[in-house]
Amino acid sequence: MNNDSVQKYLFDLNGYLILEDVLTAGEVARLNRLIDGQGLPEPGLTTKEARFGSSTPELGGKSAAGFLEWGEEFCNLLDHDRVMDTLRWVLGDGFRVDHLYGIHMRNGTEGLRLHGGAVPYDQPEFFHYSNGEVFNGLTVVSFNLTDTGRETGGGFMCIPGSHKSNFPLPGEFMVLSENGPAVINPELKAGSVVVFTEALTHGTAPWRADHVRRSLLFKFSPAQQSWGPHYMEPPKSVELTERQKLLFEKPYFAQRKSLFD
Ligand SMILES: O=C(O)CCC(=O)C(=O)O
Repeated sequence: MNNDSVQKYLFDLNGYLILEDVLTAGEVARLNRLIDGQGLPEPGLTTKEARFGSSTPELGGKSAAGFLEWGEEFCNLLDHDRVMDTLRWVLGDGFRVDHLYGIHMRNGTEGLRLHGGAVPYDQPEFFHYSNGEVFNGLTVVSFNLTDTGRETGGGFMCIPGSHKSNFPLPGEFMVLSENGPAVINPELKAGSVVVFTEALTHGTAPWRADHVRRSLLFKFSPAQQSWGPHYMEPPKSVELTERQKLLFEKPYFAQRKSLFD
């Protein structure tokens, strides 16, 4: 589903978009092998223990580049052409990589409660429409390195359209979580990408499959803002392209160079 107007319609309508076959099976296998080679501790069963390679201390990160230090294969996901085509109209011509981390979940790992949503208004995580354009705060690009979804085992869940809701999430929905009305837990194939606005009510359904779920989450902010107090730094071990380096510019708006020149 590459057609620009179809993508725009669905993202505006739902608050998320699924891009199929962004990575080949070979690329997925290579990334998984590289992660295997990091000697990470076995994932624990809590949300906190189900994160790895974070770039930010708030989320357990030890390096300001997070998993980008693990090789150019990871850095090349920063500005994958298929995703950049989408991010251009979601975030504009200049935006920044705000933070990133991986999620790995083994059978029995707890879920992450629904969060985000349009109400109450959260300044770094917004969705607006004006004059033919969408404007977004923190925006997530999640690369799936394994199959996920309700039939498969759990993982990413959301309430489509909730980025435009006028009322707060009812407390009962929080209790029912992945079983709540209006919540979906879409089937996502390894190699696919989900792009979603953090203004969408979303979370993680508990993991109930024998294979370990793996996803790499890149969170981008509009040019002028930062979600947290720590700015990401480019990896020391990989020489980035000029465009990739631009993603690490500090938050500012005026005279920002386009990522698309
Ligand atoms: O499981 C997912 O893909 C969503 C994760 C999420 O919402 C988060 O880490 O804040």
